[in-house]
Amino acid sequence: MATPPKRTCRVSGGLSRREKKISIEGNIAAGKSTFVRILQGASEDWEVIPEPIGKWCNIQNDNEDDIYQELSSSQKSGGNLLQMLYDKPSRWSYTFQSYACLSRVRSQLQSPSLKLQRAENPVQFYERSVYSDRYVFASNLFETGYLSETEWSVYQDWHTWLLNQFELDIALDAIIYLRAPPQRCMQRLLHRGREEEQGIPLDYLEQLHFKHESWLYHRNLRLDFEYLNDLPVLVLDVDDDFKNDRIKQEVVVDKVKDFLSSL
Ligand code: UDP
Ligand code: DCM
Ligand code: MG
Repeated sequence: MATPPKRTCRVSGGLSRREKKISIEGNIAAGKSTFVRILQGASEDWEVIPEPIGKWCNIQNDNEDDIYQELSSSQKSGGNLLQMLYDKPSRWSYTFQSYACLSRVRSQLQSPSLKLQRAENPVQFYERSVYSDRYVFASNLFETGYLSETEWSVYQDWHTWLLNQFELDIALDAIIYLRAPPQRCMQRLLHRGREEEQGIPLDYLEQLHFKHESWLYHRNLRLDFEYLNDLPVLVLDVDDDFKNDRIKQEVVVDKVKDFLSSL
């Protein structure tokens, strides 16, 4: 078992950075990307770091400014890691989880934009975190037999080490949990139609839901990073459609503002 890291200071205390970092967590297709797009447009002081999913698939992006436009190592070799993961999880889970976490750390290490540096109350919203990588996805793949004992132990070892190196830069101030029943996520997943995900069974979304619930709703998951146990969590029910409902979006943005001012 990995050794818990020692946390010497709360970065949110202003010792080493001004901006708050909030992770948006939730099951596959719960609505995280939709939600962060709404947040991005709601305040000049808010910036979003999306999940680097483009690095894991064969996604072509037309936007020249896009930070993920450069081809990833898996793409250069003609691979689509997400497809490989779902086609043969026993072979590709370890590779996928290593690369998912590495590319996430790299994208989250980018400095806040100039606009954010000048903002009065700057906030960076991350779409997921290195903690869901480990405590939801990798942990579930281990428990269901797709990561071997050795792979899981190697993963935990480098994950703890990596986070200790970069903790001051990527540690969270809070989490927003987008909570939706697995059936609703399945409906949205099918509606989104990402090709690699079309064979995902409801059972898999139920396993991931259970992990999220235990971590962020019941808060009884054992975590090796102690500060996470006291981290404020805002739970938002996203079972009902919010994408096409302006009033709901305003209500939810107000809830986020109240939450941020309580931190
Ligand atoms: N979606 C929807 N209504 C909502 C939220 C999301 O129809 O209130 C759709 C969204 O357009 C997309 C799918 O559900 O087709 C999954 O959403 P998203 O990609 O935001 O989910 P994520 O996987 O990022 O959590
Ligand atoms: N994913 C995964 N392991 C992670 C992070 C993500 O298997 N550590 C997968 C789940 C989804 C996709 O990547 O198929 C992320 O997309 P979404 O935004 O829909 O959750
Ligand atoms: Mg998304």
